[in-house]
Amino acid sequence: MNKLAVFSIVGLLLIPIGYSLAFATNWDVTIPSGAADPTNAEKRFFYSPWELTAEVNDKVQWGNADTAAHTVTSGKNATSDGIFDSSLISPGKSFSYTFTQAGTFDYFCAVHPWMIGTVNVKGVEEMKVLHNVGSDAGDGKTTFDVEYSLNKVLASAKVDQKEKAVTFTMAGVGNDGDKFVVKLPKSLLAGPLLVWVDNQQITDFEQTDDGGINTLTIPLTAKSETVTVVGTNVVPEFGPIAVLILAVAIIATVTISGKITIPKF
Ligand SMILES: [Cu+2]
Repeated sequence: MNKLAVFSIVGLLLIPIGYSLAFATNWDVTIPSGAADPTNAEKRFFYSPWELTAEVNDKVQWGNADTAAHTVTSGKNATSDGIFDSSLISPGKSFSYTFTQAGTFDYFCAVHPWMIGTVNVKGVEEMKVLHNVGSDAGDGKTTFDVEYSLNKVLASAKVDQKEKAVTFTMAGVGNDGDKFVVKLPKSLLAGPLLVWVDNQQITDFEQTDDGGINTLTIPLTAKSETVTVVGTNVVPEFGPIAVLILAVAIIATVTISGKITIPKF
């Protein structure tokens, strides 16, 4: 077996492992030659790039390509906040830090405090699954696994056939600015979708249509307790079996009418 084949096989074996683990990215920031010169400060010629956006668990490495020693010290206005501090990085050396929390991290050089930088760290949405949604409606047998992410406990999802609505009840403590992301199968609840948070209709939610699923991103406050999504059809009034029967009926109709209208040459 040649080396390329071995690499390919190893590569293929690694794919599922890669997907099952969260991807962490390594970011490189260079401290360029001349960074210590304050006349370069206006051009932000000190950390390159001086601002970057990473995700939780990403690692940032600062390499010193200058002839002077520098530091990477977390904080603002030349005041350390104690989150990270490289101490002096000699020319040719580097410092790295792994960001395990979301947030905005400012830093500066303790020797040349006009050298400033920022790392924005975004949280990674971890999707959870709520099982048996729809078991309280219709025949009770047509149920759905609903994927969601929420910074609280999702206690229940109640399906109301009459109102064509699904109400999610949350428990626990959240924060203002939290988001409830929920992937609603269209065969559970078809759109267009309207959203109420704590019985108050909201319009500043995001909706993306992903084939058979509508993904909603709903802004919450710390006190939000319920989210109600109202659609046009709810299971099982127009569930998968009804859709299948309808599809068979349409195909049958097309076939029959096709037979009638096929022109003869
Ligand atoms: Cu410096």
